[in-house]
Amino acid sequence: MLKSETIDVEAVRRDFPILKRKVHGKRLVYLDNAATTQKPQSVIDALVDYYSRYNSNVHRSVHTLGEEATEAYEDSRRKVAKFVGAQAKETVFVRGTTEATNLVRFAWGEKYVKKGDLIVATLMEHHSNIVPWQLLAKSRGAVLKYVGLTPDGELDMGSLEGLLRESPRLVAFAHCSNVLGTINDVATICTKARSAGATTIVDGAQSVPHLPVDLASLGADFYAFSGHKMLGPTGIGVLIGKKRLLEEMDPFEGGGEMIREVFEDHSTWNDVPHKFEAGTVNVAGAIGFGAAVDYLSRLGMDKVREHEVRLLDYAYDALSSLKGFHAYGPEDTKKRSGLIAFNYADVHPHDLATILDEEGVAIRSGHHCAQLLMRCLDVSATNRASFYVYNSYDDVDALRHGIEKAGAIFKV
Ligand code: C6P
Repeated sequence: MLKSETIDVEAVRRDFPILKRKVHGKRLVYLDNAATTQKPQSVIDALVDYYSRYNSNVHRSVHTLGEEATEAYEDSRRKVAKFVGAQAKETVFVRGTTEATNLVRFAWGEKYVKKGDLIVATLMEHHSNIVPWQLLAKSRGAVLKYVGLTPDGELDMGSLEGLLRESPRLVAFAHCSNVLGTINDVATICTKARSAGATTIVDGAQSVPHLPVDLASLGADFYAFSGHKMLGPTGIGVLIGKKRLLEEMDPFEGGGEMIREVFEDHSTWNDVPHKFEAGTVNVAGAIGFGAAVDYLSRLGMDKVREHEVRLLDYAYDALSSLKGFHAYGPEDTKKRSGLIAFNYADVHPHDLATILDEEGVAIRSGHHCAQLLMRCLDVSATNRASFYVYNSYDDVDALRHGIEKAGAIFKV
């Protein structure tokens, strides 16, 4: 197996028990990491340890198990915040990126967006950074407009600037596209949006797992990401918000632990971030998320990024010579995250993904929850291979081999 010089892939692979399994008798080649990543043993152990040694609710009970669980939960919050250069007090645990955007929609949007206000999103967004704003625009009587794209799959800055001249209330955009891979210049966009008087929400679902991210230097008002896309468990993610904003916002959900005092006719709220964490939280998920962040920190995010750029370069070399292969997004691998969305001649993406599955190769096919983008690309679906820390050049070779097999079947 060829090694990337940045990460010892063979050693990393030994940490992931699922990579030992076979699919249709073939070695599992998992290239669907943008959908969700596999879990290292240390994350699995953290979950088992919590449930088998100190399972308890948090922030409620003074007994030993309750104290230990609370300490582990809050320790994970500190780790996740530190991982992206944020403060623990600004870091709200949620179910994932989707819940984070919906939290902002309800707790910030319903309070601050007024009739006739402009909300700006972009045509490369995942549905979870579009649909909440459609719902908000409908409920508040606001208007939603989209930043267009360049032919190379980057944000059209002229289109953004035109919309900023209309003084939007909110600008919502992804740090990295889950289809094009495009890495957007968050710091510049946030500076421009702030000068136009807008609040910003950045979808970091596809950036934090793959790039070093320092929120202190990016200037976003809200930033969201999901644990399961970065080696952590499902059902846990974070919304990081400027403390002043989080304090001014209304609560998202009402229930236990988000209150300070409850009276018959009203209640007062707990401090942030607890004001946004109503009811029994996902304790195990948060603890597993902390273990995932530990794992990535040990590898080093600079190395993770370098590893993915090498895989991307290798994949472009290996795949672009295939007759009928067409990739989407910026050509410069420095401008994109570790995934390639592509079409292959007239082979339908679901057919290609099925043939690849027979070879043990898992990719995603479909619209990738980005139907506005699919319309821009003038396709109904694409294939997408997305890389992570345990992928090797051998995995790319297996992908190429599977595509060639499909080519032979469909006579490409
Ligand atoms: N994209 C994909 O295969 P959740 O489901 O809440 O953890 O993440 C939603 C989400 C938000 N933004 C971006 C850019 C994303 O890529 C995703 C999830 C997966 O592309 C599943 S649709």
